[in-house]
Amino acid sequence: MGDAPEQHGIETFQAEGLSFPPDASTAAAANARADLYERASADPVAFWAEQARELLTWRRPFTKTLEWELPFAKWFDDGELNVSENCVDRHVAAGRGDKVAFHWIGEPGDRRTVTYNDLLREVQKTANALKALGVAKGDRVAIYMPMVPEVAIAMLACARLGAAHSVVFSGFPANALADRINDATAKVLITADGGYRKGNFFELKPIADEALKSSPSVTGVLVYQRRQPGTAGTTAMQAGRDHWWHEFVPGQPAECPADPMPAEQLLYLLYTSGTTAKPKGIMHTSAGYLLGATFTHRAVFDIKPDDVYWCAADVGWVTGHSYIVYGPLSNGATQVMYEGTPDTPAWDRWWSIVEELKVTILYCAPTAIRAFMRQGDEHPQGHDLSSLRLLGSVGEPINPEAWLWYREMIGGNRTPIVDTWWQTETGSILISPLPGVTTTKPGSATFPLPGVSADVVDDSGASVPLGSGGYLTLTKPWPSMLRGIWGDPERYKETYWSRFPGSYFAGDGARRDADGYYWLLGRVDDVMNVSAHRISTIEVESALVDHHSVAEAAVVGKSDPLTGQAIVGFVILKKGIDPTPALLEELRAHVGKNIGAIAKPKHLEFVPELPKTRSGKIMRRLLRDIAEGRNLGDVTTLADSSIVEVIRAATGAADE
Ligand code: 7RM
Repeated sequence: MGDAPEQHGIETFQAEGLSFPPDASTAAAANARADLYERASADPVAFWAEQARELLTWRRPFTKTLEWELPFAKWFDDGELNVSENCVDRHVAAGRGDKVAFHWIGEPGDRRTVTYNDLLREVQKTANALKALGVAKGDRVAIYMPMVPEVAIAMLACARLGAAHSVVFSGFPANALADRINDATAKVLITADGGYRKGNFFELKPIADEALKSSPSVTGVLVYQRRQPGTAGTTAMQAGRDHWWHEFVPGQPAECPADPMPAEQLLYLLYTSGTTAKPKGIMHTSAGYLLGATFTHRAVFDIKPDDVYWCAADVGWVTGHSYIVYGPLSNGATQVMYEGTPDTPAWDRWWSIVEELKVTILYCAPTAIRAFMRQGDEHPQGHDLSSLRLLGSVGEPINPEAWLWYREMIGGNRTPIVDTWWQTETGSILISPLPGVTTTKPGSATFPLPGVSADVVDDSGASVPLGSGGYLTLTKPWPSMLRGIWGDPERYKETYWSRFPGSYFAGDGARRDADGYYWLLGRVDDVMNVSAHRISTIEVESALVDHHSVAEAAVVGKSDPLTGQAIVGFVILKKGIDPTPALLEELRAHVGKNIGAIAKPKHLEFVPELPKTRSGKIMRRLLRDIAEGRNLGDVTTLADSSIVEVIRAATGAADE
């Protein structure tokens, strides 16, 4: 990275002034205790063994906790359990079958309540339906569905049989679905006719059909009917291959035993898109993954029997896997699942759901929080949000401005905020505050969780002193870590374990402040190099969003003959603010004043939107292409492909 004579760390100018100690009532009742840190660091492997015995239901106890042949880990290898039994049966067996698992709300306003009894019945029937379609232990099943309870039922049905699922995000096009099905050689596809989003019904089955033309491994398709009765439209079904869920599943035998599975049985593949390279099938196995999801969901979200927990992620993202399906269901939680978008029919949709269902814990992405800030305070202010007691953030660094707004407007200046850092590859949250224990600082994910060993290192792999930045690494194996990349162990070693031998390199930059707090700085590929100063995008973006007129901002480095790279910023203004040239100058000056002249953007543009993935991450690669006037690379994972044209038009960039 850079060959400046003098090595600069990844600089940061982030304000560190504010801090929020745990409040007394949260602390008094918290699931997590401060002594977890010492207990875990004294002997992390023993700590995880203890948690695994306490939190999971085993069919055959393990005697070996960890086998570690760098970089290949086996956790609890001689133990056996069934993941679906842990998520469903054990709660029913304990007398909690009538407890609500999901309060589901469709975007058009239809509602369903799904209890743990319902889950047990439906998971067994669905597992038998999969068996009837030829699915057996060790097979792969692709899932391409909207946000309906059946998506969780489908995943648990696979887990019950020891078949691995591969959930493909419902916004992806046919070629992306086909690539993922083919890489995994999935035998069955579970899909739907479509779903509701932004007030419209979007068709899924025709896209699935298109994908299946080039996916010969799929011999059976199960199709959930979401189209509301009495509405127009039909769905083509291919005789012999396609089966309606409502015709095929209900008649299946009621019982499907939860057979014990090896701890290291493949639970799922989840594909992460490299930029242009072939997507990587991240492998997660059963017991270690379930432990990570269960432990963190309990400790970080402080889940209690009466909580109404809402993770607003899509199930096609790892956040939906770990914090809608496996973690919360393993903990027997009551959840909210909402099908649609936050702006439909109006920007107060989420807040009306919180008020109605008395949601106590909300987990969402900074991009959603910034979108709410932009729409105005009247939307949350029009609702009673006093049931909320804990708020979470995930997916990107959260700028302090958004953190403070979240706490004040949504959390009533009362709720703790957990900024949770993790990845598809880590399986569960690794860096986060523990509510009731950790003093938080807005914008910092604080500390590695108990049992997690992280470090921030320089180019040579040496740990950097407190107060400086570098590369985030994980120095010891953890139970929910990825087990590899499907079909490509070499790529697994090369991608994650070669940059700093002996450590996992996450791809993110981070800084530790004088108190040892971790400040995540985004992907190191996004770090800008201005006159040999490495500046992370989040710092400049935070400084821009700190200005009262700015709703959201993204910055990238553009090649510059004088300074190596120059900072180019794309700014979305709050509602009602005029995009004047004078304001551009004011914003540049604001950044200069707040974080230093070196970080002052050379050029700023007002734009109506930013290119994002469906999980809300800004696609800076595309902004770099736009800034450099290049052709755009792969746009498959873009949430809304029309946005690029809108931005190009706004910036006057050449339209190829
Ligand atoms: C959960 C998830 C992973 C990447 C990761 C980071 C970024 C996620 C935070 C964050 C700063 C956070 N999985 N990231 N959470 N950056 N603070 N709290 O997002 O595989 O889709 O993405 O997301 O760059 O490497 S993911």
